[in-house]
Amino acid sequence: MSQRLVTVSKFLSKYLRHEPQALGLVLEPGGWVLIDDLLAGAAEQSFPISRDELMRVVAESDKQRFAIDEAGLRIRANQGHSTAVELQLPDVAPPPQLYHGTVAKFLDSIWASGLQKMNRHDVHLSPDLATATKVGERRGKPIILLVDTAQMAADGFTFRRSENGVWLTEHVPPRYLRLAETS
Ligand code: HQG
Repeated sequence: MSQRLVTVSKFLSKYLRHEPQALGLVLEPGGWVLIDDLLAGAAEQSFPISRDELMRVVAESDKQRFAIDEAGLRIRANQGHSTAVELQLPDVAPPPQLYHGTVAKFLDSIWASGLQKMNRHDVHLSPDLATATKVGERRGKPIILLVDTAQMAADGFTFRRSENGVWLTEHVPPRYLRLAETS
C-alpha cells in the first residue's frame, strides 16, 4: 500500500473508531457512516480524500480494517473502536483456544487482573500464534498468552468475531491464561 493510502487508512481509523464527532459524523448502529458524509467531513478538515482512494484503502487493508455495506453507500471500521458503538455482532462459539500477543512489561498486571479491554471496547484475541505474534510485536518483543476459551465458554463467557477475524470478549480473568511455549 502506498504511503498516501496508509495515511488515508490512519485518518479513517481515527474518525471511524475514535472521534467521529470531530468530523461531524454520528456512527449508526453497526458503526456505519455514509461515505458521502465522510468524504465531505474530510474535505472540510482540509484532508480531501477521493472516493477511489477510499475504496482502495478498504480493498487493500492488510487486516481488512474497514467494510463497505452491500449498497455501497456506507463504510465502517470492522473493530478497534473506542467511541461508543454497537457493532451488532452475534455471539459465536469460540475455538477451544485463542491467543493474545502482548509484551513483558504488562505481564504482572495481566496476571493480577487478567486481560482488560483498556481503551478499546473489547479484549482482542487472535485465532493463531502468527497473528498474536504480529499484534505483540507492535510494542516490542512479543509474549504470547494462550487463552483457554473452551473453559471460558463452559463457564458462560461469550465471544464475538469481527468481520476481519479478530475475536472479541469482555474480560479474560487470569485463571484462563498461560504463557505459550515459544521456541
Ligand atoms: C495490554 C491492532 C496491563 C494488552 C492489533 C495490550 C489488534 C494489559 C494492551 C488490535 C492488561 C492494549 C488490538 C492489563 C491487557 N494490564 N496491560 N490487565 N490487559 N493489557 O492495542 O490486543 O491495527 O488496545 O496486552 O493488530 O494489543 O488497530 O490491544 O498490549 O488486532 O487494526 O494492553 O489492534 O489492530 O492494547 O491490539 P490494544 P491489542 P489495528
